[in-house]
Amino acid sequence: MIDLYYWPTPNGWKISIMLEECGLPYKIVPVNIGTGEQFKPEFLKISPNNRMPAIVDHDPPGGGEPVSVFESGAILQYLAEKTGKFLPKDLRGKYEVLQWVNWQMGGLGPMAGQANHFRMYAPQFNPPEALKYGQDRYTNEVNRLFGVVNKRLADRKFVAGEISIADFAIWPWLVGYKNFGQNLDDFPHLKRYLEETMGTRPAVVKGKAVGAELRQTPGVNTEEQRKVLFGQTASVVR
Ligand SMILES: N[C@@H](CCC(=O)N[C@@H](CS)C(=O)NCC(=O)O)C(=O)O
Repeated sequence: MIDLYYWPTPNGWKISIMLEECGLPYKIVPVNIGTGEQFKPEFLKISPNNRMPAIVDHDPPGGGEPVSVFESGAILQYLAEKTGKFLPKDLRGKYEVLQWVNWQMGGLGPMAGQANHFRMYAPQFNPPEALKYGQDRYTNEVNRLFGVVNKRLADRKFVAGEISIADFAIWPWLVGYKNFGQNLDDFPHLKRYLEETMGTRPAVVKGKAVGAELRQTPGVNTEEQRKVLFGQTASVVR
């Protein structure tokens, strides 16, 4: 059994989708990031960066002690190696996929995250131009990255060969395109991939729905949540 430390966000969906696609049994351990559960000492032992997702595999390949993994890209790769699915074994195929996983981890995810922050959460600045600078910088960068995916998908169904962990990493970060200030009409191949190729796969639909009800939990979208999530520093130990 795999414990999935989880909250329903794009980084969380990557793993619930992968687990559904692989048909692996798993148990959700909710980590309410709005109320600060990511700072609990027992969670920090698994995920020292105080971020979800993380997994604990109680039945690791080769046996032995449970294996814990944090960082969604590493978790996807671990699950692919455990199951032999969604990551080619040959060198060329493997790195075709891993370069796109890393592209998502280092580019699309962080940039879309910042676009979302500046567009949806940032307080009003005085002067207002200060906010616009941040919004434009990240909106433009997401626009560029969406263009990269769109071009990539012009003559192929999935990002890297057959469906792979690269698709499970990238797709969740396309879903919130409106909040990132993007218009799908500008990206027809990406739109097809988002809504049809990936968006109609039963395991993707099921994985994305996991824990949707947790968003109704008190403490979400409140001033208290803003205090927990924004303004963390090395010296702020909660
Ligand atoms: N690079 C990390 C990012 C994980 C991440 O940012 N998780 C967010 C939710 S999507 C989180 O746990 N936030 C808690 C916080 O900001 O305190 C990964 O891909 O696993």
